[in-house]
This record gives sequence, structure tokens and C-alpha cells, in this order.
Amino acid sequence: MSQPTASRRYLTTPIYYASGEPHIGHAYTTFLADALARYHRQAGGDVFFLTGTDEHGQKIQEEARRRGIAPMELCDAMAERFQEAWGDLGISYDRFIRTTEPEHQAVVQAFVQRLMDRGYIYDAEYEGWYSVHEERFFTEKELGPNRTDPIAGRPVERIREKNYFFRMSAFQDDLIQHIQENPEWIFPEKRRNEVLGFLQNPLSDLSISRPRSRLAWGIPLPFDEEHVTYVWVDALINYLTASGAIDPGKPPEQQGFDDVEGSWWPADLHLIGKDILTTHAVYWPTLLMGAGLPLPRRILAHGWWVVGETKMSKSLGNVVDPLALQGEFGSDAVRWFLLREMPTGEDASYTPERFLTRYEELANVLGNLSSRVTSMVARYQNGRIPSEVNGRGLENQITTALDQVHTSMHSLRVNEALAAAMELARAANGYVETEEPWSLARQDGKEDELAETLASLLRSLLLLAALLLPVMPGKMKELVSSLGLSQVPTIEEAQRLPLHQLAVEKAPPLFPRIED
Ligand code: ME8
Repeated sequence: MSQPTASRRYLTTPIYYASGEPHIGHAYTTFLADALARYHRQAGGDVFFLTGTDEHGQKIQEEARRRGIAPMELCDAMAERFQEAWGDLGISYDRFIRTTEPEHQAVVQAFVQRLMDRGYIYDAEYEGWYSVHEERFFTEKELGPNRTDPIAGRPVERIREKNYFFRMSAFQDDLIQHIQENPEWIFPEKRRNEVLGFLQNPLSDLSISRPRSRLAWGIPLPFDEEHVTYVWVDALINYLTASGAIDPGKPPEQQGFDDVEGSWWPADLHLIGKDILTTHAVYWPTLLMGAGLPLPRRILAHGWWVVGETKMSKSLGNVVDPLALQGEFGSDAVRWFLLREMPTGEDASYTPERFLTRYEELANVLGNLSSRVTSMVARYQNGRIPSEVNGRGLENQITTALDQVHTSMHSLRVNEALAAAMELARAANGYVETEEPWSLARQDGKEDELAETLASLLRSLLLLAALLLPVMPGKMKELVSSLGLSQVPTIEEAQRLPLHQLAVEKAPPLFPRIED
């Protein structure tokens, strides 16, 4: 596996289907990627953060038909919805890719041609039970004893059609070896084991085409215009398109398949939900092996959000809209909740009560600390810490928090990083209670002690702003503006910045109380 250079990082989210509205599941993956992107940028890294929409295939064609509009009209509208949502929710993506872009279509065609040229594609008759109504094949098992489609209960037909297949089976051993030699390649471990389990059975070849007569909304195969590319193959290649590695405008030998140097490929991290693990950890790497390209460096498959105890679904009408929450509580509170509540890799549940509990944690711990510290520095020090004061009172707690945040972020356990930062805020509040600056202020001869105490608290607050910036960029900017800064400092700067340079004013409540 090629080694990542410390300063360059290419992070991706799935490209979401342009057939549905963004919900908290999409928001979670995107927040996770955003927090990592912001963390690495803050540390001086050169980051490329990709997200986008998946715009081809049956799902999109059907949804457009249902709405009585052209597929492209649906895609344009939905791509805009996602971009607006990510704008409202503070997502700092570098590129929003759409699979209907001409650049992507050209890369998909060059990729598929490359597989063909290398002998990994063949055509064969595919035979199966097809439902004209559902426009898809069903397995014998799905049909049940009546041989009707399990969705609408309509009759199915036995049909044979030509399909192009990718020789995925040829890469089974290489893939197993890759996973075994790179224990961290799939995170968390239980997902890695799941993929290894799946690979214990013989890997079949992958159908990569659909006849145009049955599905028009796709990218035509370069060697047979009557067939379009299977939507998953089309979609996965988005990561490569956006990397800039492939230039289909050049002659085949110069297209970039033999040398990705100078592009963002390979991706450092594909962030996905556990639902799309097989496509990312089996289809995608084998397709890349077939094309002779390096594999992504890591895959993070996170867990599933449910609502209470129930799966989120349109038909149940329980889909949680992150924009509605944002309208009520602000985007940073939504980001905080989702990232704080779900341990990376595990499932988690949304309930309004849990959301409020997490919000109150923000208000009562961090918000409280910011109000207290800024108001005391404003009141007892006139907003300025004297230059000779060090503020070492919370040094141990700061060191612990820093260590834990860095370790957790590097091991992708963002929720643990947030917990560690919150622990520092709690310790600082505890310090206020034990030191009682208000009584020091009443006693003669305690001026130095008071200044030291407030300086320690101010240092902690400054550091918390830097540590929490990746999750709450807007709120942390608000917080530091009460300290006289226009930008949130980096974690490094927050450790070193001379405190006497700050001009502190009493901060307005960071997380106002929610009525009812
Ligand atoms: O699968 N909990 O798109 P999609 C957690 N277009 N995460 C969730 C979630 C939930 N309840 N629901 C959705 C696709 N997600 C394909 C991807 S990539 C080349 C093509 C998140 O719109 C999670 O990241 O169905 C999941 O993998 C993704 O949304 C699926 O989004």
C-alpha cells in the first residue's frame, strides 16, 4: 500500500441518490467527513473533500417518471437541494460531483474501455425472472411459491438478455490478501470481518451493463451503444473522476491509468455507511485492480441511524430532516448531536429527548464556561490578562485533552475526541468552583492568584475553541470573537498565543436556552 503523505488528504462521502431528500443519515456521513477535513486543514494539511450526487439508473428514472418530469430535471433540482443543505449545515466540501457531468461520463467510458482492453470484460446471456412493472430481476427466493414479484405482486417473466460482465472472480485472492495484509484498510474491524466472511464464498463476476431498451438513463458503454453502464460501476468511478487522475481526452497510453502521480488518487479515506460496504470493499477495489490502479487507502463504514427503535423510512413518515433541526437549533448543534452521539462504527438512535440532552450538554458545560470566564475576565481584569501571567492551573487537563483529541481523530473516533474536549470544559468548570475567583476578587493580596486562575481558564477556553472548530465552526468563531479574535486559532496557536493579546468581553450565551 502506498504511504499517505502527511500533508495531503483526499476524503470522500458517498454520492447520494438524486431521488430523495437529504436526511440525518446523509448528514451524518457528510459531517464526519467535514470534521475530519476541517481537522486536517487546521493542522496545515492540503485537503480535498469530495461529495456529490448519484444521478443515473433505475431509481432516478423511476422517480422522475413518478413526478412526471425528465430525469435530468429531477437531477438538477436534487443536486441543488443537496448543495443548499450542505451550505446550510456548514459543509466545507471542495468539490460537489454529479455523475451526469460530461467529464465523469468520459472517465467512466475510458475506465470501462480500459477493463475491456485488459481482457476483464466479456459478454454473456443473462437469464432470470424479470418484472416489467418493477423493471428489475428477482431471484427465485425473492419470488416465493407464487412466482409473483414481492413488491407489487405482479407476474414475472423468464427473460434472457445480453449483459457485459467484469471478471471480478479473477481478483478474489488478491483482494483477500490485501485485506489480510492491511488490517486497518476497513474500519471498524467488524466490518472487515464481514467482508472477509463474504469472500469465503466464491466471488461471482459482476454484471456491469443494462440493455438500453430497458434502462435508458445511464452512460453508454464505449464498445456497445445499446447497453448502459450499471449504476454502481458508474457511481464508484466518481471518486476517480474527481481525483483528476484520468484524462480521457488524451490517447489511451497517456490517459493516466499507468501513473496517478500529481493527482489526488488514491483516496485516503472513503466514508460510507455499512449498507454500501460490499460495493466499496469488494466491487470497487477489484474494478481498480482490473484497471491497474492503486486502491483507496482506507474505508470507514459507519453504523446506522434509527429513529427511536425504528428504521427511518419515507413510508413510515419518520425521516428526520436535518434542516428542520438546523432551523430550530442552528447547524452546529445538529453537527454536535450526530457526531457526539454515534460512536464511530456503531448504530445510534435519534430521539428528540436525546437531541435535547446533547444540546443541554453544550449549553450547561461549554456555554456556561464561556459565559463565566469571559464575564469574569471582563469584570475582574478589565478584559486583559497581564503579560507576566502564565495561567498554568489546568495544564495537566489540557495535555490530556490534547492527547486524546489527536489520538481519537487519527483513529477516526470523532465522538471520543468530542467527549475528551467536553471533559476539559467540565474540568475547567470544576476549577471555577474550587478556585472561586469571585472570592479571590474580594480579598486583598490575591490579585496575582486571581489573574493566574482566570488566565488558566482563558487558555482552556481558547483551546476548546480550536479543538471543537471541526465540529462547530460557526459557534467557535462566535466564541473567539468574544476574546477579540476574528479567526479561530489552530490548536498549536491556541497553546502558544500570549493571553495578554486577547481583548475579552462578556460573551452572549453561545447556546441559548430552548423554551419547551
Ligand atoms: O447508496 N444511517 O446513496 P444513498 C446512517 N448512491 N447513514 C445513512 C442512513 C442511516 N439511516 N441512511 C443513509 C447510495 N445514510 C449510493 C452511493 S457511492 C459511490 C453511491 C448514508 O442516497 C450512509 O452514508 O442511499 C449511506 O451509505 C448513504 O447515506 C447511502 O446514501
